[in-house]
Amino acid sequence: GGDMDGEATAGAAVPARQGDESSSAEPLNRLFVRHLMSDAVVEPARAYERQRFEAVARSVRDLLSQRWIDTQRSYDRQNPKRIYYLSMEFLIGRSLSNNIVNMMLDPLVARALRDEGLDVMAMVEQEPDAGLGNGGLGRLAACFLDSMATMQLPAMGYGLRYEYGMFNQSIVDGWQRERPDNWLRRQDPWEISRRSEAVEIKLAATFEMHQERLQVVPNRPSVLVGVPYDRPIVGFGGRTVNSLRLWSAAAHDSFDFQEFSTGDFVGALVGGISAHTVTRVLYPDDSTEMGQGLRFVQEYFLVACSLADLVRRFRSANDDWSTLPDKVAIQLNDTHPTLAVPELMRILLDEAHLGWDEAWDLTQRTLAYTNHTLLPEALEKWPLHYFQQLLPRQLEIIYEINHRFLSEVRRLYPGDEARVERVSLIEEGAEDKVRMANLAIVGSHSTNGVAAIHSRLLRSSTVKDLAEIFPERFNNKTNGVTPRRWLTLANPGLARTITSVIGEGWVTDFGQVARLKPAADDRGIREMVLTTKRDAKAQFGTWLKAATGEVVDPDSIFDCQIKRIHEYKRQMLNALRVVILYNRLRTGSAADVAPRTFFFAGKAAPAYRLAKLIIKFINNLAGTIDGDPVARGRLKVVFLPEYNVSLAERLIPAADVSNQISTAGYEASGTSNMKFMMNGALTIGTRDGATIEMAEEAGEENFFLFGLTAQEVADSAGWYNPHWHHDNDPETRAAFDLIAGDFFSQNERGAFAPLLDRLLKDGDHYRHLADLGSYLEADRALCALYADRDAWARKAILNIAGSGKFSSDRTIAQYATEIWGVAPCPVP
Ligand code: T68
Repeated sequence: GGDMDGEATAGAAVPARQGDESSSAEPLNRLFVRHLMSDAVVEPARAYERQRFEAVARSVRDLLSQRWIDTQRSYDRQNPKRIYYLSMEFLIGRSLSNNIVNMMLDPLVARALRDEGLDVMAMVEQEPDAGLGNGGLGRLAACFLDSMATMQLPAMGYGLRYEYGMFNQSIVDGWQRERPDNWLRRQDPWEISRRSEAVEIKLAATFEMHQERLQVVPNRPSVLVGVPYDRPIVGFGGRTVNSLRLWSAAAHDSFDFQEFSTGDFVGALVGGISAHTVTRVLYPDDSTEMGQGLRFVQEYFLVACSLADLVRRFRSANDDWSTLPDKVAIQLNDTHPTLAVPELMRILLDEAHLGWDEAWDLTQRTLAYTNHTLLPEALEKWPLHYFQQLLPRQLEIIYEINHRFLSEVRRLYPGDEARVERVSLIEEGAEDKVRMANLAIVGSHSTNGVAAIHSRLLRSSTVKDLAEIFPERFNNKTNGVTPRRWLTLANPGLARTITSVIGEGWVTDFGQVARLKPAADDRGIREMVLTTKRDAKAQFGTWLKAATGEVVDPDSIFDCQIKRIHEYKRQMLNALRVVILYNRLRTGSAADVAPRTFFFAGKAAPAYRLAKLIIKFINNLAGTIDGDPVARGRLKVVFLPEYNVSLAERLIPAADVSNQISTAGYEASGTSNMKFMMNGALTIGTRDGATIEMAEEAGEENFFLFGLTAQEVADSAGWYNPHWHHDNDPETRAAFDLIAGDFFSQNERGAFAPLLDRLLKDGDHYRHLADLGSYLEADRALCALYADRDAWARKAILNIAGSGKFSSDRTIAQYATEIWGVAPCPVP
């Protein structure tokens, strides 16, 4: 495993680290002081922490800006084929520490700040997370940008500059509370606005926001302005600095200024006019249904701005439209940017004046689509009337695409009208809708899933008919994560340990971690890995106490499940496990077991009531256990509020156990599973998503797999009955009795009845009870192993050594050669 096939591999030769013993820390010191003096106009000794953060960030930006300019100029000169990654989400997190690591400035910065008597950590903490994403899909986009820059690929990310990112979560009486994430309250030091490159977006109607709903004023054409804000994406080694271009919506002079002439001058300025509200806020719905007008406008805005921008760039260097697919590869991150299909057609037909056949050929060869989910409720379908009112020309184009496509289907399958109905781009019903996944597949040359099992299920069930028509378009690209952020930055202790054994080549050639395998047999290295983990746990405990007051025992097993709260991810299965373990303590039936701390973290979509009730249940469970002397020192549950990238960076290095327990067939890939693995946690999980490939790489004997397979889940409709498990397994029944008897809700009688109903009366769609028994068995084996510290360390090392495949560098190398046909373009 972990092979880096293809030509686009991360640079093997890493430039020398800057600021090693010999070089001087002077320049950074000087920059820092100069920024404090001239930007903040403050004496360095009197500067606030936030001002110091801004001065350091600006200094680091100074050090990368020349390289940023050089990179862009070199692309303009060499005119290579470029990659454009279109995504509604980029879950970036913090940038200061990441840019320092990737510029290899860490020793320089550490020394400069030490000389000034400053605390690096405190300064880093001043930066708010750029939380422009919901979860895995958005974080994947951010990891891909890191890999593309590190591998010197001529790439650019396109997204939206939401004024408010993913909401901030707090817990009040156990319930989730959402607060707006005003991350741009203070000037962001990384973004550069480029008003001179603004683009104009035309809509066939005007719209206004009324009571948070989009209201369309038909037949009154309007113009939106997209203003680009660029953020530097520093490749490791600092040779290539690519751009992430985020669009911000502004009103054009012509936008609804009608209202001025009607006399409502003030109203027009503060009320209805809503151009700038287009990029106000990220929709916080992950894998749940959602279909609001403003989201539709956001999606079109991203597509229209990005295509106008990249076509302009293409035209300035190429005069022949037919070379578009030789110069441009556009990757659609899920169906969210699928309007790129009709929009690119519109540009080629109406602006380039090409004929249909040529425009269609160029569109398909330029676009490629990545699918991230099989959940039917998460597959986008937009009502036809949105198109009719806002994008009538694009709808006309979609109708023509559909007409030609269905004629072809009828030719291939004469008389099979049921099939025609299934593959049609239009779903007919009470309300006609456009099926965005079908549009993406028909309008592109590549459709990929994000793990082997997911890609298989996509072809064999979700879009089976389309896969039969276009078998050559379907492929798999198993996800990966960047080892720079998730090891070098997040876990410097383990990174040093790994480097001491195999050297530092792994940072850009992660397959090299396979060379750690023999280290599993080395007692000294096993000791070192255990000590590193113990240190990370103690460090997390110190942070947790300072941040929340919560005290945890770093010698207990740190057992973690951190991800969005969703029924298919089965946080309730984990909670039932904890209830049963706790009940064993209460009834005295537990043998002496290792003390354990269960960490949960994750946000629920604000409208997803059951997910919010799951959070409430976990918090009540934590409270009850905390109050029970029998559990003291043996069992503890912690729900960590405000899960975000920065919290993941703190917790993952400290984890002993990673829970990846989705109902098999439902988690497309998972990516935190990979981060835990490379940080030396052991996985307890189902055979789902990329966890299957992880176990393959590390050896199943080093994993704790349990539960139904995807095939068994799919076949279970005939035989599965949650009542059977409830009635026949005494521990399951006892757990239900405790919950139903309000043991965890003494002052909130009946609070958890909807959860129990879902698990019993309503048929337990996600098969919790089918897997509970085998989960507990795997859990028992895992605890037994933990008691043997040396055997545990062996498996932890074999897991790290087996994680080489799960670097996003490997994933991106495969996209580059198999989908994009793009080669590295080193900056001289
Ligand atoms: C995730 N999807 C998959 N969606 O659930 C996960 N959806 O298995 C996979 O590892 C990851 O993508 C990367 O491929 C999401 O994160 C969303 O966030 C989302 C957001 C809006 C609408 C629908």
